[in-house]
Amino acid sequence: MESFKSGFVSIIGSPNVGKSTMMNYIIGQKISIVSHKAQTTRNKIMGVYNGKNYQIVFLDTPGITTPKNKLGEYMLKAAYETLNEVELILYLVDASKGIQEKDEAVIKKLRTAKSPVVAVINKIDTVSMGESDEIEERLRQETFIKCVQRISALNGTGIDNLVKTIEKYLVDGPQYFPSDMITDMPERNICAEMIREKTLILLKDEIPHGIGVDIEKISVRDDGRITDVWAIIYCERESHKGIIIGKGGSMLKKIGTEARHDIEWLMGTQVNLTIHVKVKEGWRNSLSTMRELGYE
Ligand SMILES: Nc1nc2c(ncn2[C@@H]2O[C@H](COP(=O)(O)OP(=O)(O)OP(=O)(O)O)[C@@H](O)[C@H]2O)c(=O)[nH]1
Ligand SMILES: [Mg+2]
Repeated sequence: MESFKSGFVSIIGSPNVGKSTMMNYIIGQKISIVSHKAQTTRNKIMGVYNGKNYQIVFLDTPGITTPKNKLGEYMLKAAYETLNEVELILYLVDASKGIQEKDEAVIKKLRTAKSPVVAVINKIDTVSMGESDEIEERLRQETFIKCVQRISALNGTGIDNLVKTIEKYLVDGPQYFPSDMITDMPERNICAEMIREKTLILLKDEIPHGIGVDIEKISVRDDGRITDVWAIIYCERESHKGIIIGKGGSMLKKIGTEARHDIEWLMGTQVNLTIHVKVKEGWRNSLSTMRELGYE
């Protein structure tokens, strides 16, 4: 009998380098939300990939940056706590940005990690060969980095090779999760994240960083064809609330419509989404509110 291999793989890197995009691409479904804004991911998010006789359990993590509040501290901890408990760390850098100071800080931290590290240069669709070569050269100076791979998480270049490399680090082990389970994130959290993603995409500047989404209730109607979802968007200021709602409710309507499409896909039913906006000043420094919003 052929043995079964499995392993946990943590995805680490600076904000906005494409960690969540890469995990979603490999899993083949959007589990972890993505936006053009840094600090999109706030929690450790699991995504399961099943191959022939093996299973990879990815942990997408928040981008590593200096925390500005308790939420930031929580996010950094969520990323760092994966460093010693996984079979492999994928360290992602953004080809279009190169190795910046913030990346050097991550590299410094990774030198002390117990798990092996493979470096991944992402977004190679945006640069020339020469530019990627330069980044690879810098990464190869680090002896803890086992190898360097180049990918585009947007168009899939290099992903097959990357998965083959990951396979080499799997160990004889159990199938941790049933093959139809792609994440351990509860449905209500996925719904909340989908709404938060739309606020990141549609709202400007700092506003979405102060947003937390709570799902109050999800209920499927008797005929099973419609799901009612009630959500609250928490923001930090009265002025932000006005912007989130928009003129005559136009912005909230946009957020709701776009989120509803994603939630319908998730639920496989029609969705009736009701969103309210409330102010909770300074919630990103309140441990109790953070807990209520799923950051614990
Ligand atoms: N051109 C290009 N853009 C990419 C690629 N991968 C990701 N992006 C874009 O980069 C942005 C950030 O992607 P995310 O996946 O949210 O990045 P992240 O590293 O998870 O970010 P945080 O969660 O904030 O740490 C999004 O606008 C993506 O569409 C890529 O291979 N090529
Ligand atoms: Mg992310």
